[in-house]
Amino acid sequence: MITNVEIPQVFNAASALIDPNLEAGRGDKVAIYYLEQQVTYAKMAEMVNRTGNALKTLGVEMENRVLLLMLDCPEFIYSFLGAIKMGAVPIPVNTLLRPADYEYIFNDSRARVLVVTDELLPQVEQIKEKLKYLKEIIVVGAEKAGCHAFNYLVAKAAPVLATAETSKDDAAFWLYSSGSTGAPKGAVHLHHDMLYAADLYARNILNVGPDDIHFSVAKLFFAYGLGNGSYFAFRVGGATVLYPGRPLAEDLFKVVQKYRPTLFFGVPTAFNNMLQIKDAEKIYDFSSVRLCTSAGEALPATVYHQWLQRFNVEILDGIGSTEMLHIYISNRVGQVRPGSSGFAVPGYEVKAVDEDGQEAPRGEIGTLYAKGDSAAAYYWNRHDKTKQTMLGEWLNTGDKYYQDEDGYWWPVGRSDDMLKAGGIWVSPVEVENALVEHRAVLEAAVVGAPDQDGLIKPLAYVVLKEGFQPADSLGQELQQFVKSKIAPYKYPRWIKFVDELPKTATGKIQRYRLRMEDNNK
Ligand code: 3UK
Repeated sequence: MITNVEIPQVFNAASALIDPNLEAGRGDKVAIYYLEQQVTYAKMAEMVNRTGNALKTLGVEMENRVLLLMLDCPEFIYSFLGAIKMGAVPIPVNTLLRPADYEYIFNDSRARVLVVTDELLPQVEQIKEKLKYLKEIIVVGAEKAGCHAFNYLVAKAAPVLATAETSKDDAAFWLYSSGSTGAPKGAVHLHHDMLYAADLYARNILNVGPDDIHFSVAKLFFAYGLGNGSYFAFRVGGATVLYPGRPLAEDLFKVVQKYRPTLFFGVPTAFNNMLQIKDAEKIYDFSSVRLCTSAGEALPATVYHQWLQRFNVEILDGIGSTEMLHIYISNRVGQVRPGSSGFAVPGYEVKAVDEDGQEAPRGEIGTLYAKGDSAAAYYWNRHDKTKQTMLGEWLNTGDKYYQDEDGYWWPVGRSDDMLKAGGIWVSPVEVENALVEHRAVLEAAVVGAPDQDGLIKPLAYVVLKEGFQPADSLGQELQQFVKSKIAPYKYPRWIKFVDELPKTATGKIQRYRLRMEDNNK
């Protein structure tokens, strides 16, 4: 068990993830599987060097930011590690955003250079005039007038690159947090952060090794996907499968069948969609996967049980965040409590804090604070938000949790999504979990809405599974069903059937958008 990660003062994260593999004789070992390509560690190291040099030729210097707006592909890795190796600061950006969001992020970060996948370029071209600091665009894929072609630029660049003399506490990369309210915030991560996440979580909890092949449903631009699909593997000489397409259930099964990954990093929606495919366990070969993980939102217990029964492999639910970089509370192999997030990953500390800032007694709901060395240092240009979130050694996660007798942590929603009915806390998550246990319900979102007396009560938005029709009688059945499952006062006073729920790019339900709706029940 690694609990103390030794990192020297002069330290570069990119070199730390690549060089030991070459020194260990893994030059010919595959690091990346991508479509029909297999990229070895030696090739990856060379391409990282070339890309770092290519950035230099465009005027990028130490500490400059470089935006990456890219689908998952080897060039993402080359750009990310190449920038870090020459001391610059890559910023992977969510590929699912709208041009107005990019305008904000590009100007907020003041990055000079963008590396972009060809098909995403139109998103940026629409707002090009409004980008005050962006000077150069490098396109991966089809060439484009006015932009540098990645292949050409990198082929011209030298294959050897001296590692920048960065400190372990220099900024290494930023990630914009996809918060469901307000403008995104750039969380500044340092050179030592990835090593902590890789050692404390991936090595200790998942037992990753050189023989593992990783496949992450979550894309590399998410903090979750970045670890799963890149540095977790490189830290130990393993391999990653990069898949540029949308994570549709059938395609995910096909990717698994083709590359035979040993680790499958999913999200609850993906597991749920995959379970909707009848006889999937008979149609597709999932036997290469020794372990699955889930994060991003709570994994419903029913999904865990069905998955285990049909695919005979455990899903380890764990909570992480962009700010903490990766998972800091997790279930353990053979000790899963479905519905819980598990217990603290060794090397991290967690506590629930009450409204007065005191540690909440065991069993009581509080705001989850986390402490650990993979945490972001601050939010770029957001001093107030930084002060509210990064509290010295502790980080306020904004999540509501309680810890049970045995130390397992149970999620009950975000601070801002909690509602009180009759003065008692109601967790929307708990009501939603009860609803989705009903055979007709695909998804549900619960928010507080005022009744005729102006008192807040739970209101449920429900998406039905195929083959079920909205009806008053079904609504009443669902209300009774919830009452039979959890404390009756929590039952939704109104049920609204909808075709879909508003979600963030990361697939999290945006309850605040539902709350803002005209709540005529
Ligand atoms: C929620 C969960 C219940 C929670 C992430 C793993 O999701 C990640 O990062 P984000 O910044 O969101 C963080 C927030 O999402 N959440 C995440 N996981 C769980 N809630 N159970 C879970 N298992 O509100 C948290 O504060 O998008 C996940 C690794 C790295 C990550 N960045």
